[in-house]
Amino acid sequence: MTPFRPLHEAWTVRSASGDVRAPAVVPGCVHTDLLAAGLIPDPYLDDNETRLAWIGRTEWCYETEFSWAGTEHERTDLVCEGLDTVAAIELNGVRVGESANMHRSYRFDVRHALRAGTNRLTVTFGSALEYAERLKEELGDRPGAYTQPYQFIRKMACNFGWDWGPTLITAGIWKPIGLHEWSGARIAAVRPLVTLGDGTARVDVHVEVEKAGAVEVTAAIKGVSGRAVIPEGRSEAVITLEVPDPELWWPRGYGEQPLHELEVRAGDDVWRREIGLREVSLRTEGGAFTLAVNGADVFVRGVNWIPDDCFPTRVDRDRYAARLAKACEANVNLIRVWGGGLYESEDFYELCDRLGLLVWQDFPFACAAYPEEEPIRAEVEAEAREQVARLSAHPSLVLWCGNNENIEGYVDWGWQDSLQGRSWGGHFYLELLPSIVAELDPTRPYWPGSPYSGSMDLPPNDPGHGTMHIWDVWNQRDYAVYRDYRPRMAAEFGFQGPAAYATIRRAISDEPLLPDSRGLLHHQKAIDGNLKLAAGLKPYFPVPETFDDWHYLTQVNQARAIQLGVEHFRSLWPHCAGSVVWQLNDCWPVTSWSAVDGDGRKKPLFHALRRAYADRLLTVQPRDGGLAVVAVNDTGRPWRASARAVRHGFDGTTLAAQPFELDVPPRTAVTLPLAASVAEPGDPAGELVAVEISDQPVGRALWFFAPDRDLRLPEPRYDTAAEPTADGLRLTVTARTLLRDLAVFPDRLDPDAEVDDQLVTLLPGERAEFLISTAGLDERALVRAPVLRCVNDAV
Ligand code: BMA
Repeated sequence: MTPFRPLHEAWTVRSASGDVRAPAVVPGCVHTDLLAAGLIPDPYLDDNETRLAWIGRTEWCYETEFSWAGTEHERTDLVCEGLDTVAAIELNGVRVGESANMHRSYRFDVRHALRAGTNRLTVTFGSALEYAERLKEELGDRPGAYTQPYQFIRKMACNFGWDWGPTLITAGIWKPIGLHEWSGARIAAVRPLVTLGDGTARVDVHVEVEKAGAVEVTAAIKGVSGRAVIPEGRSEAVITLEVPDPELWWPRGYGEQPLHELEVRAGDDVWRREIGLREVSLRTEGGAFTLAVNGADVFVRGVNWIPDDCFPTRVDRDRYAARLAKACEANVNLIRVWGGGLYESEDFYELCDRLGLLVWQDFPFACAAYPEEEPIRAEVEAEAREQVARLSAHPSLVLWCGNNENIEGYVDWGWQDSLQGRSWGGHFYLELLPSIVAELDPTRPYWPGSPYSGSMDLPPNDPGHGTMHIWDVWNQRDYAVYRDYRPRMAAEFGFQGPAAYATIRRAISDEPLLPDSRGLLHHQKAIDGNLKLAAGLKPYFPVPETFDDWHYLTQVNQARAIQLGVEHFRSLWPHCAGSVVWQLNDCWPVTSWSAVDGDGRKKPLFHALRRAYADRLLTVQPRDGGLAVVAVNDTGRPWRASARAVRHGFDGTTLAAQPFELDVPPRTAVTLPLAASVAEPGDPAGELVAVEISDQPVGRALWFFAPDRDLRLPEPRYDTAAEPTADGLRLTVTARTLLRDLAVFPDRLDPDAEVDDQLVTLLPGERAEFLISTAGLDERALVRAPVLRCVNDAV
């Protein structure tokens, strides 16, 4: 590889007026620089956000000096892998380039501006907000779900504020920057496009080269190689490699994830990447939305992903790895990179390749009508071409999607009235982007948007066709309404819950801390968020009287809502081919729909999700006026077992029992009606149904006949025992009464303490073990509210 010299040292940042100055970290951004210099408070604490809006309205100048000794090479380029966003780049006072798109990289030939000795590099960032406001004036306003004009600039949309995120408009050199010296030829892009044949994998290696004369290009994988010569005047070659008896790459739960090194050479330049051999398709016949990998239909056990930080340079490989590991732990097999965020970094997709996590990638357009005029159009085309090529090497990437909710907004949210014929982005989603994907990477399916039904003649959010977002639950309706929907792909549905207590306490200094105390409300960005939390609780629980009850019950309710939705959607397989929960992660400490909060702590939802997404699931569902057990076997092996459905009294007595044999073929859901003796309660307020398999590690399914507030849950009684383990302790809880949704919150005693499970329901005499990651906790406090909780003590 020809030398790349990073220029990451000795940067400073200053405001245009010169009033504010700080040492700068590159890659980085202005907020983190000002924070490190002690010039601003932490934007994530209390309501500091509100005092920092000036940063987004300021022009920022990044500057460094470096020495350069001259070069033997023909070309010296300044490579900017990412500039956020409206930037002018000067080298020794010579303007060498400019940019207005965070989603692109740039390469400027700077030989003419370099000089031997000391060089001064300056990158000046205009206010992204003012740029967007100017374009809004010029191009005419467009409707959107939020007030800020983020659709007028190619920058991570949620940086302008979202219903889970603060408005912190960044600027900075957010990806590596440096000098690249080269001669002869440079590999500009490689697109290894994989298809499967009869006993072979075919890799069409598309190589784009920047060069002067003719150049020979070679490509090799697993001992198979090929060559081509790109003549003068041309810049691209395709080398086809046929790999015999390929070891295929599979999504997790379907097989292994073997990766093979592909090496491409052109002149002195080398490109190496590990790729996977696999084929993906999207089946849409009759309205379906079923992803298939290597011919196998996949039920998507998905989560939506948002940018993990408002300042994305803080998300390094380790942080991605920690988040994605949690997704795997929750039995997730697909991550949807949502359109209000980013094309994530190589680390993200590489980790997904290794973990077998499928990636559905939205193009970054969300919740607004976007102008199709210049300069936006050219930026969109350039960015899409670059990103489709860049990500083509990743086997995990299985779907390109045009946008988030923009087609729905255009058709269903009244946007057409205010648009008055102005462009809205339809050309991007329906023509430009699909043509770029078809040209550069025809091996990946493209879908114009989510939700979308496959044709502009159908309502975009039609349950029977394509992808669906279900938001009437949470916004207006009880979560049991999930069961009224029969989507082909539930691409978004979510329910809010507060962050972990330790996360709230780190970020919010309210005294007293109340659901609606000032700081906590500032960290609730959804319209009427707390009212909707209360409305969601109402059918199930009495109004919580204390903060601790509110915190516990809203977290329980979030978990129950999503568990109900997921189990219902899984029970509809293969009609419904997936559920993509809104949302896995958060970007700061906030009350939101996430399963993992902004400090990386698991909410109770996380544990419910892990159970609901288990390979093998037993669930009780209402069917035909009665109840049925649905056994979902999402493994490649048949599932045979002797199972039992029992109607219990809350005191543990068996009121009726129904033994049955399970025989569920691979990747199948089987429905078995429950006998009336089990399904019909004598005393709905004092009975439940449990369906279980005694000799297999499959979670049991429970069914209560009434909401908690109408149940006669007993005063909770239990025995506890704590014993030390190698790095923490094991807490055993033995129930003397029914205990519903038992949970331990060790983070209330030590912010570092984690527990391996939550929301466990025990019948009298049963026992649960909780592994707690930290030793030395106060054991008396550990076994009492608010640390040890069950629903019994809150209703
Ligand atoms: C959908 C998402 C996001 C939003 C979420 C919660 O609209 O696409 O825009 O954060 O709902 O309201």
